[in-house]
Amino acid sequence: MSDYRDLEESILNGEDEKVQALVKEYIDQRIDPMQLMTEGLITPMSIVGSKMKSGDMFIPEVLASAQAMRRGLELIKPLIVGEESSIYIGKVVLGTVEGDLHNIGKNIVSLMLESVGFNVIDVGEDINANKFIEIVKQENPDILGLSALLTTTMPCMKEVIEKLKDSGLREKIKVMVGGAPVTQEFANSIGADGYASEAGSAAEKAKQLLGK
Ligand code: B1M
Repeated sequence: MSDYRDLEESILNGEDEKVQALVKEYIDQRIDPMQLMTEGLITPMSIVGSKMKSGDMFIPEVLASAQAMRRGLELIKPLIVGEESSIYIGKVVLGTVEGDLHNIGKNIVSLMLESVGFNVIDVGEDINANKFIEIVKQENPDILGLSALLTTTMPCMKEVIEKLKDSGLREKIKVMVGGAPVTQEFANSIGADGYASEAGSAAEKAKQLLGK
């Protein structure tokens, strides 16, 4: 159990309103929003993951937990973005790859990128390689960020990089990959420019990729 036991329990029970009430209380107590997000909201989701794996939680319950977590996150977001966001660093197109509907981690990465000064175009989930190429052509971002939570959807990241090469766009853009099953080794093997294991380091890595 984390220090935020009440919050953890409410997330595990999928209690939206209770999660929001507790997050408001912690905010009123001036708890560091980053710590609240990491320990109070993200940690309980890994417990949900373990319970899902062991068959102690089923999809509807996992969805309820994810929804409750998101409701808490909505309240913390303005406290995390805001401060540094007057600085403009660059543009990122960010999405979850084809066949993958997981978006919580991607949304947190988006939040952290915005908090350090990136303009983030979040293109959503289940995006196929051709669609990514189309969006890159339209948006002309500095960085393309790809998220995958399923081992079965990771190959789409490679496909996107191959298609960027085929379209002559690869040299114009940095590609960053991440998500629970993704590793630095995998990122190297597909020729990505950057990898980050969590949202805070994703923002740092993105800055680094642009030499900032
Ligand atoms: Co699913 N799911 N899920 N799921 N789910 C996992 C990923 C799983 C590990 C659970 C398990 O078995 N233990 C497992 C994957 C196994 C595998 O492939 N290795 C799994 C499975 C199997 C499935 C289904 C196939 C289940 C089924 O239907 N039988 C199905 C697939 C649906 C699909 O996508 N096509 C499915 C469905 C779902 C729900 C819809 C119920 C729900 C998603 C709701 C939503 O996202 N809106 C869900 C959830 C919630 C999870 C777990 C429990 C939690 C994921 C999460 O939100 N974590 C997850 C278990 C787990 O991860 N421990 C699980 C919290 C989040 C903050 O962390 O997403 O890792 P994370 O993001 C981090 C980092 O990874 C990183 O930064 C983030 C913040 O620090 N990061 C990046 C992420 N993207 C990045 C990009 C970057 C850099 C860093 O650069 C661009």
